[in-house]
Amino acid sequence: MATLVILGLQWGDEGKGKIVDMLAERFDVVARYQGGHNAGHTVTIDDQKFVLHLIPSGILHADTQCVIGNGVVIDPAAFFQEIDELQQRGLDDIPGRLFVSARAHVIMPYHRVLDRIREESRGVKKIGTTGRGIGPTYESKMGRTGIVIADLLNETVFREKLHTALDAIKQICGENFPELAYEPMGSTYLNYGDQLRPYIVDCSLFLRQAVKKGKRILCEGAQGAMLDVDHGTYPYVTSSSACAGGVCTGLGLGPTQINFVLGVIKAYTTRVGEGPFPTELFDDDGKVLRERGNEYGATTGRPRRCGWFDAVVGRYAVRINDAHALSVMKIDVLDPFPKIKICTGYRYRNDVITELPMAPDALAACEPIYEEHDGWQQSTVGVEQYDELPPKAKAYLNRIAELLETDIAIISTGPKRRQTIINE
Ligand code: 2SA
Ligand code: MG
Repeated sequence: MATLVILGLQWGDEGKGKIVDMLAERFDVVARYQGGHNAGHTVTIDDQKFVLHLIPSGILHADTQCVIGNGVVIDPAAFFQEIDELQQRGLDDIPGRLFVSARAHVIMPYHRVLDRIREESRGVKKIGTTGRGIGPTYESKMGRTGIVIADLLNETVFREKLHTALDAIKQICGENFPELAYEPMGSTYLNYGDQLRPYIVDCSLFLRQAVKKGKRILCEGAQGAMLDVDHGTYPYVTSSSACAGGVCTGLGLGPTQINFVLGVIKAYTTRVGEGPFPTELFDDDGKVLRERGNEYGATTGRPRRCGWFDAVVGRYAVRINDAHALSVMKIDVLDPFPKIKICTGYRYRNDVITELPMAPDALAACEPIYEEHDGWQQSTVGVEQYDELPPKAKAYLNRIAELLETDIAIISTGPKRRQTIINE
C-alpha cells in the first residue's frame, strides 16, 4: 500500500510509536500531521528505549525520511533538544532526513504562559494539559494571529506579528511575566529561524513529489481519536485533529491519496489528563494495569488512569476514522487477571445505549455495562505466533474484533519489535 495512516483509537498512548517504528522499514517517508511535543511515542529497540515527542518515530530507521506537517505545532527549542538527544545516542544523519513544513505554527513562550493561566482559571474543570502551550498555539492559528515557521525567516514580517501578538497577550496576562518581554524573544526566535532553514519544506509539495516517485508514506497520528478536538470528549481534548481527517489538512494530502487506516488500540483503556472515562478503575485491578503496563505519561510522567476495554469507544473510533484494521497492543498486561471485563454499552439516565451519547458532556453520566471474560492466567509475553496464544486470549481478542466489526492485523505482546504477532 502506498499511503498508510497509523492512529490511536482511544485517549492516546495506545502504542502507536512501536507500530510506526515496526512498519517504518516498509515506507520511505513518515509524516506527523498534528499535535506537538505533547506526544510521547515510546520505541524500544533491543534494550534501548527512545521516547519521541515531536519528531516522527520513523527517524530511528536510517533510510526513512521524516516530515513534520503544517498541522503540527512546533516549539523550536523542543525540536532542537530532541535532535540533540537523538544525536547523542548515535543518530548523526538527521539533517537531510528530517523536514518541517513552512506552514506549521510556532509555539511561542506566551502560549506556554497562556496554557498555565487557562488551566489555573478553570479550577476543578481543568483539562489536565501537558503544559506545552499546545492549545493556545492552535487558538492563535484559528484566531489568525499565529506565527508560522516561514515567518521566522523574514525579520520584518516576524517582528510585526510578534508585536501585535504580544500586545494582545499582555492584555490577557498583564505585565507580570518576564518571559513575555519582546526581547530577547524576538532575536531568539529569529535565530531559531536561521537554524531551522535547512529543514524547511513545502510539506504538500514534498509529499506529492514523493508519491510521484512511487515512494510510500506512513502518516503517524499523535494522541488519539477521543482526544480529537472535533470527535473526542470535548472540551477534555487536545486542540488538534488526531483523527484520519487531520491527515489531509495537516499534511496537504488529498483524501483519495490515503489507502489504509490502521487503528491502534490497547487491550484495556488508559487516559492521562482530566475528562470522562466510563470504564476507569479505582481499585486494585486499576493499579495492576498501571504497574504492569507501566502507565505513566511519556512526556510529563503523570500516572495514567486505567480501566477495562471500552468497546463503545472502540467502535466509535473505528467509525470516525474508517479504520480498516486493528493493532491490539499490550495483551500481555492482562495475563494475570482471573476475570477481564469488556464494556459493551452504557446505562445512561434510564436507557441502555450502545453508541456514544450525542452531547460530549453526557459521557460523564454514563455507567459501563460489562461482559465478563475468563482470564488466561499464563504468560503471553513475547508470543510471536497467533497459534501460541492461550485459547482464552484468542477468545478475548476475537470478541474485540467482533464488537468493533474490524479485523485484527497486529497483536503486540511486549514493547520490543519482535514481540509481535502479525496476521498478514
Ligand atoms: P494538551 O497538552 O493541550 O494537548 O492536553 C490536552 C489533553 O490531551 C491529553 N494529551 C495526551 N494524552 C495522552 N498522551 C499524551 N502524550 C503524553 C504521553 C502525555 C504525558 O505519551 O504519555 O506524558 O502526560 C498526550 N498529550 C496530550 C492531555 O493529557 C489532556 O488531557
Ligand atoms: Mg504517548
